[in-house]
Amino acid sequence: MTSKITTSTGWRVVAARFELSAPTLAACPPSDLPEIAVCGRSNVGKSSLFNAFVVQRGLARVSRTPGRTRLLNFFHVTLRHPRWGDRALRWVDLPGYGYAAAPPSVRETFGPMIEAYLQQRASLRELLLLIDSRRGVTDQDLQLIDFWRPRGLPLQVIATKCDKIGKAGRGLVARPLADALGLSVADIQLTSASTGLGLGDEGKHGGLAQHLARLIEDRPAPAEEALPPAEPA
Ligand SMILES: Nc1nc2c(ncn2[C@@H]2O[C@H](COP(=O)(O)OP(=O)(O)OP(=O)(O)O)[C@@H](O)[C@H]2O)c(=O)[nH]1
Ligand SMILES: [Mg+2]
Repeated sequence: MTSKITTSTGWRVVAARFELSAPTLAACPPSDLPEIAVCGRSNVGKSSLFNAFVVQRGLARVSRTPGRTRLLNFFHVTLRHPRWGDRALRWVDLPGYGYAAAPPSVRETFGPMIEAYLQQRASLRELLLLIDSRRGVTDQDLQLIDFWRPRGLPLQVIATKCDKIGKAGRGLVARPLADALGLSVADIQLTSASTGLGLGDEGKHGGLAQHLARLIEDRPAPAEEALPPAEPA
């Protein structure tokens, strides 16, 4: 899967590399860079979106068997703007949820590792919640949002696989998602890992690259001391 974004006059990814996979909060890299956590049900397109975003096929593994990865996968990403220079961030690919047969509670679904990470990770700036544009919102998406809200950090919703619904249908994607999630249409970013839709710095409101660059600029990282001490994950 490749992105068609090769040039940009705005923000774009100029470097990306895998850092490490962490089985616990304690095993995460130091909280020294702004961090974006990426979550969504299994098979929603998390790894594909990342590969297309950084224009590196295969950097994150696209799964044939859903739900295999139970680790926090850290990637170091550098964004560049011709005028504003470079900005570094960490992209964290969280394990997908929703592949289990029984509908479990949040605790059972996400597990203590993800809970601890989302509640305590000091450098976390935003949660990117991916939702398949053809499937819509699941109960577990809603549970995750409820779990995330008390943290008081932003949530950005990404509608994935928009290439599969055609141009005419795309105009109808954001409204039902926004209504189901209690958000405004502007909070929903339409994307496709296949075509690169919504990933760069293009369009009236900009794509993901511009969104993340702005996020990094606007919100200084919270001090480690401001958070409760990390419990073993
Ligand atoms: N047409 C199309 N297919 C996509 C797109 N994004 C992902 N896919 C396909 O959807 C399937 C799942 O993609 P992944 O990126 O592995 O999904 P994931 O969310 O990382 O899955 P887990 O790691 O199991 O949670 C793969 O077969 C991808 O090729 C997209 O934008 N368009
Ligand atoms: Mg994946």
